[in-house]
Amino acid sequence: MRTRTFLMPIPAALALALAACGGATDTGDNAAAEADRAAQTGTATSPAMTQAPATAAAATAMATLAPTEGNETAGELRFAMVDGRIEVSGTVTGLPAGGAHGFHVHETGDCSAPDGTSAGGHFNPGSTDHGRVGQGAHHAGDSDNITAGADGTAQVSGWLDGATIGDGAATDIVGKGVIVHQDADDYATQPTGNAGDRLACGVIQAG
Ligand SMILES: [Cu+2]
Repeated sequence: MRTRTFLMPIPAALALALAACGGATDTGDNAAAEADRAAQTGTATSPAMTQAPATAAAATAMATLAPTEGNETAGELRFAMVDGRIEVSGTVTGLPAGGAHGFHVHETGDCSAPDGTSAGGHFNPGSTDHGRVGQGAHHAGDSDNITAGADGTAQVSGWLDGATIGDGAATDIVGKGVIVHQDADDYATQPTGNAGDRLACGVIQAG
């Protein structure tokens, strides 16, 4: 059974949530409920998009990360709905050895800009504050930093809370971007986490 925390330690976060007409937690609950139903029945559908067959057991997606200009970072990522949240797995290569790097779903699935800025800001359908997933207010696209080993490779094992896959809801990550940053996310600075430049960019695709 999934547990949720409703910590709202920062008045500004609460104000933002209230200003969003219903608040981020409501949006997340609805999306999670929809995702749960879809996972149970295998009936996740979205008429506007090409979807896996209705017999698919789980909502999944993938993304291929490609380096931004002047960088070597690349990778392959998998996203899967598990117990109402999205688990993110995969491998990212070509990072500076030993460093921690911000890792987020961003609002636009467009990696055309040489510096990756075309992917926009963090995916934030609930109009919440930036933060750390699992620890109070955070964007739906917020995930933990990834850490490279001495060989510059990071094994990704993170998660997203408040996001969905392939249901066509406002929280759906299909068609959104994924960014690996130069610096670590401090989980506090608004709205970016002060994670710096973009080393790699990818577009999330159903499948
Ligand atoms: Cu980011």
